[in-house]
Amino acid sequence: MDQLLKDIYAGVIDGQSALVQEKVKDALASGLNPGVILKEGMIAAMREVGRRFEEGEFYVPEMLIAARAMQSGLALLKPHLQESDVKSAGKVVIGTVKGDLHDIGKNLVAMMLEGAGFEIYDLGTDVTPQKFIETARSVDADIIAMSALLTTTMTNMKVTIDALADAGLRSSLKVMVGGAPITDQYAAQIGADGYAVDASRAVSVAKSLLSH
Ligand code: B1M
Repeated sequence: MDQLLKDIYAGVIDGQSALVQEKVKDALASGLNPGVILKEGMIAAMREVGRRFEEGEFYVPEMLIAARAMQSGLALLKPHLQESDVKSAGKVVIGTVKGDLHDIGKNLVAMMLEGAGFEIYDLGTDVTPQKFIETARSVDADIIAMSALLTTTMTNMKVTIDALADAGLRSSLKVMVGGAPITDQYAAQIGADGYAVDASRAVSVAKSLLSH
């Protein structure tokens, strides 16, 4: 692996935001592909942070500072990950479901969708079904995009889909879901229209949902 990628990987794991920013700048200046920096440097590091947490080597504070370091590097990558000169492809209301505070993956999906020309209404984390409904109504959303990282909160995707149906909105918009514990089968089982395993595939799924 390239030394700069190794430094970014280690910097995220150690939660060193300033170092991550410096190395991301160097990596971009040296011509490294932004997608490679993201996947091999930063996302791989968060996977390792998760492993250490599972093994009892890391606790919540370490996860949190690693997440901050990742977000600081992500801010620099953002303009390089997005396509430019694209027209509005549709309105997406996005959020992490109720009870869930993980937002890095959701932010990445929002960023890629925005770059692909979607209008993004980001509701943040811990989003109630009611908040999704109110925003979908007020902006006349085309897509509701929900993220969940916990097996205990993924069930709130179905709660939200059912609430959208009760509110009479289900047939006028599409619902897409994603996040580490989510699978294609789970998405189908809860009645979502689409599922994407990662942020770049979220763009093609969103486009295909609105193309027919
Ligand atoms: Co937490 N956490 N966490 N955490 N955390 C996980 C998810 C965990 C797997 C760690 C582990 O045990 N290995 C575990 C969940 C276990 C489970 O449910 N099966 C866990 C736990 C247990 C917890 C707490 C309960 C810990 C505690 O308090 N005891 C707690 C819960 C808090 C809450 O939400 N209520 C908690 C807290 C936290 C922090 C706040 C400290 C921090 C989050 C900070 C933040 O997000 N701002 C944190 C972190 C950083 C993680 C790990 C280490 C990294 C998550 C991450 O950002 N990954 C995570 C371990 C892991 O995932 N390996 C873990 C990088 C990100 C780019 O990937 O989010 O998967 P991801 O997004 C991907 C895809 O999933 C997809 O695209 C992205 C990539 O392109 N995707 C979508 C995501 N959303 C999508 C939506 C789409 C389409 C694709 O369409 C709409």
